[in-house]
Amino acid sequence: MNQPWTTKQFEKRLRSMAPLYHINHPFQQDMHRGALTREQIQGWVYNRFYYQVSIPIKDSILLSKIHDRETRRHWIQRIIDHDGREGEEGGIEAWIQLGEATGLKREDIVSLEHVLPGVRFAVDAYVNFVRNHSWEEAVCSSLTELFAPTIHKQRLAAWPENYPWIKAEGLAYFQNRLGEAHRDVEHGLALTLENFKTAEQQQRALEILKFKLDVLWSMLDAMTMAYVHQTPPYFNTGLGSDD
Ligand code: AHQ
Repeated sequence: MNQPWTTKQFEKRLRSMAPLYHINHPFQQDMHRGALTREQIQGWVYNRFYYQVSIPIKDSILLSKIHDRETRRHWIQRIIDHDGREGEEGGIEAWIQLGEATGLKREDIVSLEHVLPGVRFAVDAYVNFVRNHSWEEAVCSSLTELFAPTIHKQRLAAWPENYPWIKAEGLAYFQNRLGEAHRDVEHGLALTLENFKTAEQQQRALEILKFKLDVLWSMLDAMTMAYVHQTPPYFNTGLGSDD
């Protein structure tokens, strides 16, 4: 029976997966260096909207599995961060404003008509993972946000210079996420370090984090095929979507 890692070692192993984060995906790297066209940025905003609206669904499913009131009181904040409430519009509305700042129409964004099959499959795989697993494993799957603050900081720093045509108020989403991601991940990491005790459980936690890293990476793969290589699904059949 192998020895479990200490809490410090376990956290280090989780954080050591940072290189697999989608900040290193070529699409994201092109975005960061200002190499994406208006259409490619718009395609990303259309598709990531499906991820954003799926987060509160995922968190509501997760919440329904948590029997500890204190933990629920913490977790419910994630739903409010996205759906908003009286007086604060929330992240989904902020994402629509990001889309409008890139020149998209609200109705087109919320229609989900432009969401690529590969993005839909990856996002649905994440929601279904949470639906079909324990709340502890579902919490662990949110830990890609260990690496999120850097990517939000990157966008806030680079977009105004690289994409001056995007109205500055559109970046509010990234600004808000910076603080929210820090708070979310502190709670999610504490729960994971506490709940994954044995060597086998700790190994399982790394597998779960890898699954979620795969979700994020695969979303950008689908967008790269469609918007960088101009080869969206069925592009060569004459029967593809109207995109
Ligand atoms: O905007 C993001 C967000 O609200 C969340 C929730 C969290 C989760 O529960 O899995 N993950 C996440 C992420 C958001 N933005 C992504 C980005 O690149 O803008 C990063 C993503 C994540 O790291 O999982």
